[in-house]
Amino acid sequence: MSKQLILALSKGRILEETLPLLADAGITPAEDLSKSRKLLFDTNLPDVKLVIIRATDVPTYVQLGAADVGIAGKDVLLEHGAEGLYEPLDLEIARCKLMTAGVTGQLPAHARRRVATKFVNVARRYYAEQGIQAEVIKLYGAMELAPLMNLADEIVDIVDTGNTLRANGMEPRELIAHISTRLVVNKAAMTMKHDRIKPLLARLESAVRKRQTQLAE
Ligand code: PRT
Ligand code: MG
Repeated sequence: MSKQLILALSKGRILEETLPLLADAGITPAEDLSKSRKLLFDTNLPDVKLVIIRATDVPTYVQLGAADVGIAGKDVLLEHGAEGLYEPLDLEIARCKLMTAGVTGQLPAHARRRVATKFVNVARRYYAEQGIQAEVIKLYGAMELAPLMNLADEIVDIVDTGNTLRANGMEPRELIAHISTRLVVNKAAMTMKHDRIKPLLARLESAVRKRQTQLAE
């Protein structure tokens, strides 16, 4: 294993909040990420590189050791499963909730509930735990549309303000999990590159604490 450290970052909304934390921990991209179409970036540190990929691909890169460290939403990690990964740090950014939701005022009537979601594993596990028979339908986006089009009775999706649900005549029902962004580490890398990863973890942890203090002021 090379002593180079590869960090896999989720593009999209998490990235904006991740970069200031990384900068605080002493890592900055060598060029402006938003002005580039590249996916693999050098940083100010010669032995640290960044890959910017889809959030849902981050656990795969880290689990298989293509990246040593990753940053991804807990929703993505719950859906992917934790095999081969340590999750040592909550970055406490991009907070939201994973919830069930349905058409406002309408109780799910079907004995076998039809549930549309991109979180199929989470949904199957949740409904099984509740003792509810569910037919889980995989969608890749616009889950809010499914009950309106009578494709499903309920959805499992991320809720923040609830505005997206309300705008589509829906309401949140049950909380499945509180979500925030987590740092994950490949299990083998945690041992083999411990001298490199441990200080990074410590610096990120204090960056998180500093941000929390600033938010509280
Ligand atoms: O776009 P792509 O399919 O690649 O992935 P993505 O849409 O999941 O990526 P992105 O960048 O939108 O979100 C990445 C991560 O941000 C998620 O995995 C969560 O951990 C976290 N996060 C935090 C959110 C939200 N808040 C959020 N509000 N992810 C999505 N939303 C969406 C939600 O899907 C729904 O459409 O915002 C809408 C709900 O927001 P409210 O405020 O209307 O309730
Ligand atoms: Mg998106």
